[in-house]
Amino acid sequence: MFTGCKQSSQTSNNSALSSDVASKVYVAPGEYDEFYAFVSGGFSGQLSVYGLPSGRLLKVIPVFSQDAEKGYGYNEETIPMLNTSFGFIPWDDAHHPELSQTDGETDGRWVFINGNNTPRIARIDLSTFETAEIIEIPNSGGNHSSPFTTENTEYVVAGTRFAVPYPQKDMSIKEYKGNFKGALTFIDVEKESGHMEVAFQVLMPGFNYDLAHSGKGKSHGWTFFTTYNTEESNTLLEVGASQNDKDYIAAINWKKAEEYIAEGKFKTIPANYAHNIYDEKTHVATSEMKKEVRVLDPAECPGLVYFLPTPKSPHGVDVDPTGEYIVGNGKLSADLTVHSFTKVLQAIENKSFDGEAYGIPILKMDEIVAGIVEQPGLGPLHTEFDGKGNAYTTFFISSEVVKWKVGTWEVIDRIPSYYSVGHLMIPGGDSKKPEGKYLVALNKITKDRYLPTGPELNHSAQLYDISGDKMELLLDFPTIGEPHYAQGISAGKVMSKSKKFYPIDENEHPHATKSESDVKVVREGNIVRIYMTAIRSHLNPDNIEGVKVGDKVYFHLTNLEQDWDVPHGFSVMGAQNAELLVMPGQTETLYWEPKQEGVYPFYCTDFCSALHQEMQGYVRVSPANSDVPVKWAMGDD
Ligand code: K7E
Ligand code: CUA
Repeated sequence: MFTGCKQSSQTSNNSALSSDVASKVYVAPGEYDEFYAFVSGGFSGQLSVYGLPSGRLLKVIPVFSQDAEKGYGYNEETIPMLNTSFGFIPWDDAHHPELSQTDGETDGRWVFINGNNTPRIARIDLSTFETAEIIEIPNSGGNHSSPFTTENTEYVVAGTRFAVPYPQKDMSIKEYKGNFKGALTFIDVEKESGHMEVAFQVLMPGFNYDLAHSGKGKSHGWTFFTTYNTEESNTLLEVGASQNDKDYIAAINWKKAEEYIAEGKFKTIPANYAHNIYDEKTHVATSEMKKEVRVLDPAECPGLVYFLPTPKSPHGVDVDPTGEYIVGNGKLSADLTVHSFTKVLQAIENKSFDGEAYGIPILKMDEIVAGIVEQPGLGPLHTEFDGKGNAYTTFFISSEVVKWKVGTWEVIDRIPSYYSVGHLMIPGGDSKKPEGKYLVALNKITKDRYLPTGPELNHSAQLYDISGDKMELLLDFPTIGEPHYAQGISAGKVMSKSKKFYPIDENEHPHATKSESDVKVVREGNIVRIYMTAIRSHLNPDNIEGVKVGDKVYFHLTNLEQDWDVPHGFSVMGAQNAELLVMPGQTETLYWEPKQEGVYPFYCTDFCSALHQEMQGYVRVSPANSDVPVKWAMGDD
């Protein structure tokens, strides 16, 4: 305990850095970083992409929140991505990026991330670095233990943090205990396309399901979820959910679940959830509402779920690269408890149960524990692995990262973080093949680390070199939003697949204009569709007449460029949404309702060429009752 306190009282920000640290993070101008890091944006709802070791910000990918910079959630094509059973939702709280895996290794195809508030999972395509799909999770409240993948991305998972009535209904909150439920959802990921479908839900007791990780190697076929509030308290949880000595890690045998599903042992219950897909050919997202879900009841499905008693309100659950060790990071516990998967199987075999909860067998704790890391620090949250037999755990309260040996459970190194570290990330650190060169600590509090910026200070990431015996702090950089979790991957696994532009002849957008000779303005009642093209350095047409006050105007802009890194932007004066930022070969649509007569300029918003400033035009807006005919032109045509 005292070791931890000493660390926490360390408030100096002058950590001694060795003189060659700068060279370790210096990536010369024009050179590439060694790793991509995908860092959650937390309450920004987005995903940011950094290069490591430089800490350079490469891109912010809009996922769950509208993004005016890219027009995401504002242009007509991407608005359906943010559709849910509650209608259009322009924000969420994103926690855990998770890279797709093949054979337990990151494969660089997709990165998934959860939306916590309005339960959703998004899939980002790593050839385009765009959000390709979002699926809502039915009958859940707070999709936190998500979207941790299985070894071959058979599934990504979603566990409800908040128990809720299942299915949702009006009832007294005081009747929580025994009546609220926790759904653990397995989302099938189609092998080639990556398309997600809710495969089934496991209907669990009304605990809080905090985090998850799937088994690998010998534990492949299982997924582990931490629980807290096994007390089933519905008020003042800081007291009510901290009563029990132990909560559980719920071990779900999803291969068994597949058998039960195949045998028809599920119930189909009504649900209502959105499934949104962005089509790369049409450049348009569509949203479909799904109406039912298959559910398995553990009490009726022997062998599907076991509880592993784990002290005390465990937060992260992390599985080592071999799949043998399951680390429970008990937030309120003085020690770290590590379970053995082999012992778990033995205990199941021998029926070494310590009773049951809601029909789910509780394994005897002393029969499944592999080892205890004794008093490593205060407030353990998350653990990752370096692939060399070491584990690294973050301690929120004592603000440090502690390195310990898997198997002997001895602490071998510790280093402060500045301050209050949450997750940590080692590239591949939750896979079978960690690339254990760097570790990134994701910190909540940064006071005194950067120039003050008023009451709000950015969160931060800290980069450590873990290639030697001692961890070494290299770099400290601010992040966007709150970086809960992050994932990293060798640049080579991603960059070779990166798309440079969309082939224009494959553009199937219903309102695409594939050649300048096809530009036009079409009136359909009070709807006006402007089929416009952009190429350096003009928008075509650039003189438009015949639009009237009260019309519904759609600018369908196609970028005719067929070269890397030549987007064109577009906006029109008085537009109430955001710009378009159209990639080469893509079509995007800006909706505009002109409110007042006049002549309004529009222009390209992205400095695309020497004559970018000339990339402009006018649209004339006449009174609602005028008879100015629809006309369009560019140059003398
Ligand atoms: Cu620990 Cu949401 Cu994964 Cu934040 S969670 S730290
Ligand atoms: Cu196109 Cu600026």
